[in-house]
Amino acid sequence: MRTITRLNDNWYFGKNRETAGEAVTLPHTWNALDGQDGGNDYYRGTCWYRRDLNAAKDAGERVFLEFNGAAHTCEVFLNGEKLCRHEGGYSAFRVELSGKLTGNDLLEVSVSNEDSDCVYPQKADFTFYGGLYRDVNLIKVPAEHFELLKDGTPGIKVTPVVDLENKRAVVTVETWHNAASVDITVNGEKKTVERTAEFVIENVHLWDGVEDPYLYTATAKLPSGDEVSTRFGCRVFACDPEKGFFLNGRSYPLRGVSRHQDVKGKGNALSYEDHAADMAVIRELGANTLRLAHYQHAQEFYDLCDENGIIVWAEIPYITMHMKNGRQNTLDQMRELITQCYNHPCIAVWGLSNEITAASAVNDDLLENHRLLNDLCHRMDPTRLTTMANVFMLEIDSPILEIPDINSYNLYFGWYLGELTQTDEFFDEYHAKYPDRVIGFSEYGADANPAYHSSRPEKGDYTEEYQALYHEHMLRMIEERPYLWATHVWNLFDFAADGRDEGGKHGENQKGLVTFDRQLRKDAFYLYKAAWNKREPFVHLCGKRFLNRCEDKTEIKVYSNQPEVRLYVDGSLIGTQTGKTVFRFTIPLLGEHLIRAEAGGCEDSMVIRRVSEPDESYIFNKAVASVANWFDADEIDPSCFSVKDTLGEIRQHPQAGAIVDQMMAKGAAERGDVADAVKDNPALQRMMGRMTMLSLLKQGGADEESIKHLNRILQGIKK
Ligand code: GCB
Repeated sequence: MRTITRLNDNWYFGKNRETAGEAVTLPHTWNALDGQDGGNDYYRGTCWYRRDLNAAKDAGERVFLEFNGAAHTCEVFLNGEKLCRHEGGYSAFRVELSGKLTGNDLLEVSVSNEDSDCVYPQKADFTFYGGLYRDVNLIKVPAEHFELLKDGTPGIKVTPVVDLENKRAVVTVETWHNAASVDITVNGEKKTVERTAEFVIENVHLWDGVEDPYLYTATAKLPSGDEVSTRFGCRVFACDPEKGFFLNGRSYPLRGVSRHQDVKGKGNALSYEDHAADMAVIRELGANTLRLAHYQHAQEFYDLCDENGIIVWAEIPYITMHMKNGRQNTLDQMRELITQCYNHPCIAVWGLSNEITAASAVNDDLLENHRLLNDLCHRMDPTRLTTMANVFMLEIDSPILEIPDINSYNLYFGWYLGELTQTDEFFDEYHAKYPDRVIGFSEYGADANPAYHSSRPEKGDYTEEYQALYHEHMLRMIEERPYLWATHVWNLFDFAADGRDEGGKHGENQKGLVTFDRQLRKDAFYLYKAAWNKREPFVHLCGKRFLNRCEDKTEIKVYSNQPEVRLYVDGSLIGTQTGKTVFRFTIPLLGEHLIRAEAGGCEDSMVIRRVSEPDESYIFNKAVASVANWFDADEIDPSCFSVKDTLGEIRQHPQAGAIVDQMMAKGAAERGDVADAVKDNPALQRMMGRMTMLSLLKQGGADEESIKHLNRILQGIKK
């Protein structure tokens, strides 16, 4: 018999070993508040957890402790003796206590999230919460038992190989244990073997994505009574450079979102209910894939993905900056990820790294690290593909792109840099140059604070309306490019990045389609719901929070998965439109109006009103907004240069080019490293060439006066 006892209560916590005196219950993080309030000043250090352990042990029994998540480096002590050290905050590990227990023992655990030059992550856009933030279990097994120590293994590994034509699966079940034999049961058939058994399932019931995620169970039992079991699914994944992703032999474009494992006020110390609530949002959205960024998530969450048919990109936190002392840690984290997650049918690909060239050169050490990771994945799991998420400024002919089986880019054109359409151009160029390579879109997004609104939304304004426009463009761009094997919105939820302080919030990345507290779905959420959710008819009126509008006519935008939308203003039908996903109406704005949209038997309503002055509370960056207004109102002589021309156009003229280059060199000298990286990066230079001077200046934080000044000079130069 195996007994598993949860050890989540009766812990004492503190910043010092001696003073660990605050009573806490796991899951616990010490950064739930300071990791989410901005300033990049959350506590990163070593903390201690202490607890009495009164574990009685029967003769011959073996006892283990299981830590499902200790972020990021952890040491375990029993009665003062150090038993183990684990490096990596997202994978499970176990330690054996047998032979050391007296029945009245002191367990002390030190956990550290302080800086390190060898444990990933160290540089990334999310909070590195510290703590024992997942369950701790005490596991007792008989002397003969399944392996527990090696890389946190479940002790059982199931590999289904599916023959779609003959509707048959050959299922290999491997086990690790110290007994002479094991009984393995799959689909009602039992085999007694030494370690490995093979089963054939005829008329196999496929694990078929969101439509029918059917799960089988494999059970293994030793004569001693120790037993492990795992669910598995029979499915075939494939990728084609022209046609994208295939599930079970049919085209199945992967369209979805990314998720971080944190919630406002709780940090990463999440309960099963928190995970299940997130999954319900994903199902409502209608996504069929998740990128579980940027590290190993909780087993419960992969379970939820298995049960809901969500296809997963799983990855390790090898991110942003390559560390020369970090190689071993990347290999350890990958080995643990694959060992612990192998049986989940939801996982389609292993992600080697994320934007690793953002702060590191593509040198031999970095390439070697990736080759080793890639080989490790293939050795441990020949059934799945490897991939990586590349930063936009990585040249498309970089040798690193040849390492993983399939590739992907994170592109933020239309948000951080450049224009929306540069995304389209990027993929068109890539696909034309490398028609035989599989390419995907692993991140894209725009921050939105649902307090901010505009009827003339623009990049950088943090309005809900710009985020929606941004995603309307991306949705079209994706629909026109079926070769993209997977696309993942960054991010489903706003999340903590304590180093951020922008867009009217402290410590949050606001690219979520849903707010950090999960309370509010932004308009862009409903855009994707309209495009992806085929099950539940619905209609959504955009701009509900944009109550006060200072204009004669206003646009009413409706998102729906129905083909026809009717719009009523103050009870009268003012228009019917047929179309797909996005429906736009323009109505005169006279006073306060009740707006109602109807589609497919569903309805949505809101109130808007005309006001005489713009509502200042809707504007985040007043300087940017006023510059934009000024340029719209002002006369610009189109025969002369202006800040509305692109950098590329201006540079073609010797005099105008010299002026902007001189100005940019001055700006670069003030900014050091970043500017150097830009100067030496041809991809970035090309991209900047396509941006208007105005948007470059705004992005660089220029004030209204200097923009006007440059514009006056440029207006004096004939094209
Ligand atoms: C990225 C990173 C992600 C960031 C995101 C952003 O490319 O991979 O971790 O959060 O950009 O919002 O800037």
